[in-house]
Amino acid sequence: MLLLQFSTSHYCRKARLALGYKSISFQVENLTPALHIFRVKPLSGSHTVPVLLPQLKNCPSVVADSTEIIRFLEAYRPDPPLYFEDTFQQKEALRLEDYFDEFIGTAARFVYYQFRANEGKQIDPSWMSQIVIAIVRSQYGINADSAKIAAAKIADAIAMLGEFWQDGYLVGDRFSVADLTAAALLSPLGLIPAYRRNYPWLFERITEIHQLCNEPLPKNWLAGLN
Ligand SMILES: N[C@@H](CCC(=O)N[C@@H](CS)C(=O)NCC(=O)O)C(=O)O
Repeated sequence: MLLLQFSTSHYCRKARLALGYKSISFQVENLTPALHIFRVKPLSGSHTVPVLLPQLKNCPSVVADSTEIIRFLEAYRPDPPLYFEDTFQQKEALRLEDYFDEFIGTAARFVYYQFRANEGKQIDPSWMSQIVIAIVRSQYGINADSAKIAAAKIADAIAMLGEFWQDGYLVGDRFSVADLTAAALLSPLGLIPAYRRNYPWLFERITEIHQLCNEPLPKNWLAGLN
Protein backbone atom coordinates (compact mmCIF):
# COMPACT_ATOMS: atom_id res chain seq x y z
CA MET A 1 0.00 0.00 0.00
CA LEU A 2 1.16 3.55 -0.70
CA LEU A 3 0.12 6.50 1.45
CA LEU A 4 0.25 9.90 -0.19
CA GLN A 5 0.85 12.36 2.61
CA PHE A 6 2.39 15.47 4.07
CA SER A 7 4.92 14.19 6.59
CA THR A 8 3.77 16.73 9.19
CA SER A 9 -0.01 16.41 8.74
CA HIS A 10 -1.90 15.11 11.76
CA TYR A 11 -4.65 13.66 9.52
CA CYS A 12 -1.94 11.64 7.73
CA ARG A 13 -0.67 10.60 11.17
CA LYS A 14 -4.17 9.28 11.88
CA ALA A 15 -3.97 7.05 8.78
CA ARG A 16 -0.45 5.87 9.70
CA LEU A 17 -1.53 5.01 13.25
CA ALA A 18 -4.33 2.84 11.83
CA LEU A 19 -1.99 1.10 9.38
CA GLY A 20 0.53 0.51 12.17
CA TYR A 21 -2.09 -0.73 14.63
CA LYS A 22 -3.16 -3.33 12.10
CA SER A 23 0.46 -4.21 11.25
CA ILE A 24 -0.10 -3.47 7.57
CA SER A 25 3.12 -2.71 5.73
CA PHE A 26 2.99 0.43 3.65
CA GLN A 27 5.18 3.01 1.99
CA VAL A 28 4.76 6.74 2.05
CA GLU A 29 5.08 9.31 -0.70
CA ASN A 30 5.72 12.72 0.83
CA LEU A 31 4.13 15.52 -1.13
CA THR A 32 4.94 19.22 -1.08
CA PRO A 33 2.08 21.44 0.11
CA ALA A 34 0.49 23.40 -2.77
CA LEU A 35 2.19 21.20 -5.42
CA HIS A 36 0.41 18.16 -3.94
CA ILE A 37 -2.73 19.12 -5.78
CA PHE A 38 -1.27 17.91 -9.11
CA ARG A 39 -0.73 14.42 -7.68
CA VAL A 40 -3.85 14.14 -5.53
CA LYS A 41 -6.67 15.82 -7.45
CA PRO A 42 -6.57 13.53 -10.52
CA LEU A 43 -6.73 10.51 -8.20
CA SER A 44 -9.38 11.49 -5.66
CA GLY A 45 -11.04 14.59 -7.11
CA SER A 46 -10.23 16.31 -3.82
CA HIS A 47 -7.31 18.43 -2.64
CA THR A 48 -6.54 16.88 0.73
CA VAL A 49 -4.19 14.22 2.02
CA PRO A 50 -4.05 11.48 3.22
CA VAL A 51 -4.84 9.42 0.15
CA LEU A 52 -4.21 5.67 0.25
CA LEU A 53 -3.44 3.65 -2.87
CA PRO A 54 -3.98 0.01 -1.74
CA GLN A 55 -2.27 -1.42 -4.88
CA LEU A 56 -3.98 -4.77 -4.30
CA LYS A 57 -6.28 -7.00 -6.31
CA ASN A 58 -9.99 -6.72 -5.45
CA CYS A 59 -9.45 -3.47 -3.57
CA PRO A 60 -10.35 0.07 -4.62
CA SER A 61 -7.45 1.79 -6.37
CA VAL A 62 -7.84 5.02 -4.37
CA VAL A 63 -9.15 5.65 -0.85
CA ALA A 64 -9.18 9.32 0.14
CA ASP A 65 -9.84 10.89 3.56
CA SER A 66 -8.58 9.50 6.86
CA THR A 67 -12.05 8.32 7.93
CA GLU A 68 -12.56 6.41 4.68
CA ILE A 69 -9.05 4.97 4.94
CA ILE A 70 -9.84 3.54 8.39
CA ARG A 71 -13.19 2.20 7.13
CA PHE A 72 -11.32 0.49 4.28
CA LEU A 73 -8.57 -0.89 6.57
CA GLU A 74 -11.15 -2.23 9.00
CA ALA A 75 -12.79 -4.22 6.19
CA TYR A 76 -9.43 -5.27 4.74
CA ARG A 77 -7.97 -6.42 8.07
CA PRO A 78 -10.61 -6.60 10.82
CA ASP A 79 -8.15 -7.77 13.50
CA PRO A 80 -7.16 -6.07 15.69
CA PRO A 81 -10.39 -4.08 15.50
CA LEU A 82 -10.77 -0.31 15.64
CA TYR A 83 -14.55 -0.58 15.36
CA PHE A 84 -17.10 -2.24 17.65
CA GLU A 85 -19.63 -4.96 16.95
CA ASP A 86 -22.03 -3.45 19.46
CA THR A 87 -24.18 -0.94 17.54
CA PHE A 88 -24.34 1.63 20.31
CA GLN A 89 -20.59 1.59 20.95
CA GLN A 90 -19.86 1.73 17.22
CA LYS A 91 -22.15 4.74 16.77
CA GLU A 92 -20.44 6.50 19.67
CA ALA A 93 -16.94 5.70 18.34
CA LEU A 94 -17.81 7.11 14.90
CA ARG A 95 -19.44 10.17 16.49
CA LEU A 96 -16.24 10.88 18.42
CA GLU A 97 -14.08 10.26 15.36
CA ASP A 98 -16.17 12.83 13.50
CA TYR A 99 -16.03 15.32 16.39
CA PHE A 100 -12.22 15.12 16.53
CA ASP A 101 -11.94 15.28 12.71
CA GLU A 102 -14.24 18.21 12.20
CA PHE A 103 -13.65 20.34 15.29
CA ILE A 104 -10.49 19.37 17.13
CA GLY A 105 -8.12 18.51 14.27
CA THR A 106 -8.90 21.84 12.66
CA ALA A 107 -8.61 23.70 15.99
CA ALA A 108 -5.25 22.02 16.72
CA ARG A 109 -4.01 23.22 13.33
CA PHE A 110 -4.89 26.83 14.25
CA VAL A 111 -3.20 26.69 17.66
CA TYR A 112 -0.15 24.87 16.31
CA TYR A 113 0.55 27.16 13.35
CA GLN A 114 -0.05 30.26 15.46
CA PHE A 115 2.57 28.93 17.88
CA ARG A 116 5.02 27.99 15.10
CA ALA A 117 4.81 31.47 13.61
CA ASN A 118 5.50 33.15 16.96
CA GLU A 119 7.00 31.65 20.15
CA GLY A 120 7.76 28.38 18.34
CA LYS A 121 9.60 29.94 15.40
CA GLN A 122 13.00 28.65 16.55
CA ILE A 123 11.83 25.02 16.31
CA ASP A 124 12.64 25.21 12.59
CA PRO A 125 13.66 28.68 11.42
CA SER A 126 14.57 27.42 7.90
CA TRP A 127 13.01 29.41 5.06
CA MET A 128 11.30 26.26 3.72
CA SER A 129 9.52 25.67 7.02
CA GLN A 130 8.60 29.33 7.37
CA ILE A 131 7.13 29.36 3.85
CA VAL A 132 4.98 26.30 4.62
CA ILE A 133 3.79 27.93 7.87
CA ALA A 134 2.93 31.15 6.01
CA ILE A 135 0.99 29.23 3.30
CA VAL A 136 -1.01 27.26 5.88
CA ARG A 137 -1.80 30.39 7.93
CA SER A 138 -3.03 32.23 4.88
CA GLN A 139 -4.99 29.24 3.49
CA TYR A 140 -6.93 28.70 6.73
CA GLY A 141 -7.08 32.31 8.02
CA ILE A 142 -4.96 31.60 11.10
CA ASN A 143 -4.24 34.62 13.30
CA ALA A 144 -4.24 35.51 17.01
CA ASP A 145 -8.04 35.84 17.17
CA SER A 146 -8.92 32.66 15.27
CA ALA A 147 -6.28 30.73 17.25
CA LYS A 148 -7.86 31.90 20.51
CA ILE A 149 -11.28 30.56 19.48
CA ALA A 150 -9.60 27.29 18.47
CA ALA A 151 -7.82 27.06 21.85
CA ALA A 152 -11.21 27.23 23.63
CA LYS A 153 -12.49 24.27 21.55
CA ILE A 154 -9.36 22.32 22.43
CA ALA A 155 -9.81 23.08 26.13
CA ASP A 156 -13.31 21.52 25.93
CA ALA A 157 -11.94 18.42 24.20
CA ILE A 158 -9.13 18.02 26.76
CA ALA A 159 -11.64 18.35 29.62
CA MET A 160 -13.69 15.55 28.06
CA LEU A 161 -10.61 13.38 27.53
CA GLY A 162 -9.63 14.01 31.15
CA GLU A 163 -12.75 12.12 32.22
CA PHE A 164 -12.07 9.10 30.03
CA TRP A 165 -8.35 8.87 29.36
CA GLN A 166 -6.87 9.12 32.86
CA ASP A 167 -7.68 5.45 33.38
CA GLY A 168 -9.72 4.14 30.48
CA TYR A 169 -10.85 4.53 26.88
CA LEU A 170 -13.21 6.87 25.10
CA VAL A 171 -15.67 4.11 24.24
CA GLY A 172 -16.18 0.77 26.03
CA ASP A 173 -13.26 -0.96 27.67
CA ARG A 174 -10.80 -1.12 24.80
CA PHE A 175 -8.83 0.96 22.31
CA SER A 176 -10.79 2.10 19.25
CA VAL A 177 -10.92 4.51 16.34
CA ALA A 178 -12.04 7.21 18.81
CA ASP A 179 -8.84 7.00 20.91
CA LEU A 180 -6.67 6.73 17.80
CA THR A 181 -8.22 9.82 16.22
CA ALA A 182 -7.92 11.90 19.41
CA ALA A 183 -4.24 10.93 19.78
CA ALA A 184 -3.38 11.75 16.17
CA LEU A 185 -5.23 15.03 15.98
CA LEU A 186 -4.03 16.40 19.32
CA SER A 187 -0.42 15.31 18.79
CA PRO A 188 0.74 18.66 17.30
CA LEU A 189 0.07 20.26 20.71
CA GLY A 190 2.95 18.21 22.12
CA LEU A 191 5.37 20.77 20.71
CA ILE A 192 3.79 23.56 22.72
CA PRO A 193 5.33 23.89 26.22
CA ALA A 194 2.17 25.29 27.88
CA TYR A 195 0.15 22.21 26.87
CA ARG A 196 2.96 19.86 27.93
CA ARG A 197 3.13 21.52 31.34
CA ASN A 198 -0.62 21.67 31.94
CA TYR A 199 -1.62 18.22 30.66
CA PRO A 200 1.23 15.72 31.20
CA TRP A 201 -1.28 12.82 31.36
CA LEU A 202 -2.55 13.73 27.86
CA PHE A 203 0.89 13.42 26.29
CA GLU A 204 1.66 10.23 28.20
CA ARG A 205 -1.47 8.73 26.69
CA ILE A 206 -0.67 10.00 23.20
CA THR A 207 2.81 8.47 23.57
CA GLU A 208 1.34 5.10 24.64
CA ILE A 209 -1.00 5.10 21.64
CA HIS A 210 1.91 5.79 19.28
CA GLN A 211 3.78 2.84 20.81
CA LEU A 212 0.72 0.63 20.44
CA CYS A 213 0.50 1.61 16.77
CA ASN A 214 4.25 1.38 16.06
CA GLU A 215 4.39 4.99 14.93
CA PRO A 216 7.18 7.39 15.91
CA LEU A 217 6.16 10.52 17.78
CA PRO A 218 6.14 13.79 15.82
CA LYS A 219 9.55 15.26 15.02
CA ASN A 220 10.70 17.82 17.60
CA TRP A 221 8.10 16.59 20.09
CA LEU A 222 10.62 16.90 22.92
CA ALA A 223 10.95 20.61 22.15
CA GLY A 224 7.62 21.00 23.92
CA LEU A 225 9.23 19.95 27.21
CA ASN A 226 11.61 22.92 27.22
N1 LIG B 1 -11.20 15.31 6.45
C1 LIG B 1 -9.87 15.12 5.89
C2 LIG B 1 -9.01 16.29 6.29
C3 LIG B 1 -7.61 16.18 5.74
C4 LIG B 1 -6.88 17.51 5.73
O1 LIG B 1 -7.38 18.55 6.18
N2 LIG B 1 -5.66 17.47 5.19
C5 LIG B 1 -4.85 18.67 5.06
C6 LIG B 1 -3.47 18.41 5.66
S1 LIG B 1 -3.56 18.33 7.41
C7 LIG B 1 -4.64 18.96 3.59
O2 LIG B 1 -4.55 18.08 2.77
N3 LIG B 1 -4.53 20.25 3.25
C8 LIG B 1 -4.22 20.68 1.93
C9 LIG B 1 -5.38 21.33 1.24
O3 LIG B 1 -6.45 21.46 1.84
O4 LIG B 1 -5.19 21.71 0.06
C10 LIG B 1 -9.30 13.78 6.38
O5 LIG B 1 -9.70 13.34 7.47
O6 LIG B 1 -8.52 13.16 5.66
